[in-house]
Amino acid sequence: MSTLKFDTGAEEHPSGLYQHDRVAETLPGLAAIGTAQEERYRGDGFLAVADAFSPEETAAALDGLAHLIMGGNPDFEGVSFEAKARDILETLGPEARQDAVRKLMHFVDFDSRLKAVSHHPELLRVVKRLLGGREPALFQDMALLKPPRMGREKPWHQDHAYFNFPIDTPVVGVWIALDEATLENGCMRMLAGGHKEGPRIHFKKRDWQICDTEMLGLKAVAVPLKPGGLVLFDGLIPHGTPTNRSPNRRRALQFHYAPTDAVTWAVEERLKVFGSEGKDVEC
Ligand SMILES: O=C(O)CCC(=O)C(=O)O
Repeated sequence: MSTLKFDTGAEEHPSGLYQHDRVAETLPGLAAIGTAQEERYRGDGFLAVADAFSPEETAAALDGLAHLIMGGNPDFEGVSFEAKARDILETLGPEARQDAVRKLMHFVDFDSRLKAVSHHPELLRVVKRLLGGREPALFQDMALLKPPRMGREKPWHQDHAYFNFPIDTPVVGVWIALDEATLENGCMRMLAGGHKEGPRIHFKKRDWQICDTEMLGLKAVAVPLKPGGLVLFDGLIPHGTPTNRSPNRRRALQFHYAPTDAVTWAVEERLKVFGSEGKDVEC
């Protein structure tokens, strides 16, 4: 048990932090993405798509995740559990253990079913288009499981604040619903157009995040999705998800792509842009 990894926080978020005044419309499949939809992505900072993956592809991805969680590939060590599960984990059987997992990371090379999703030709076609025609390289793969009744919040943040790429490097995130993602179980909330305001300062609070006071009172767009639906989003769009207080699972995959020829930054350069040090700001 000594090698098990746990998430660090279990603190609750302020109520009212994830208000929305609109629910995102979904496009009917990835094939629907052309010039007009790309323009919408540039304006809003995200695009929601229904039926991007078939029920068979979605079921295969879920099988792949279950296989890795249950230790099916002994070389894979990328599972982290919810902090709230620390005291009960040893009492849980293999199936119940799935509902204590917060995330898996760096798994695509450990399961071909999951790799098939990240390298799906139609998805890569669209990602390339959103990267301005540059060839996409997958540089991060995660599965975010938000288990029933304990799945922790992901506070408001910009993904670019986590990545060591110069600020003008295009980054496309793809978040894929494997269960139905609803308002109650923690579907994505996006601050539409917020990517155009550039980088925001991040603080180490409940996570590496935008200060709650900056987001409280703002109205987001909620992005509920059926299984197999996805949302494509700009690396600079502020987004987050509330706690899952529902009895339902909310399992999702998240992939990030940058151009294959992107150069990287040192961590210090990233922190100069996204960190608070030396900026006379507090949270
Ligand atoms: O799946 C979630 O709850 C949020 C994931 C997310 O925004 C992230 O990890 O960047």
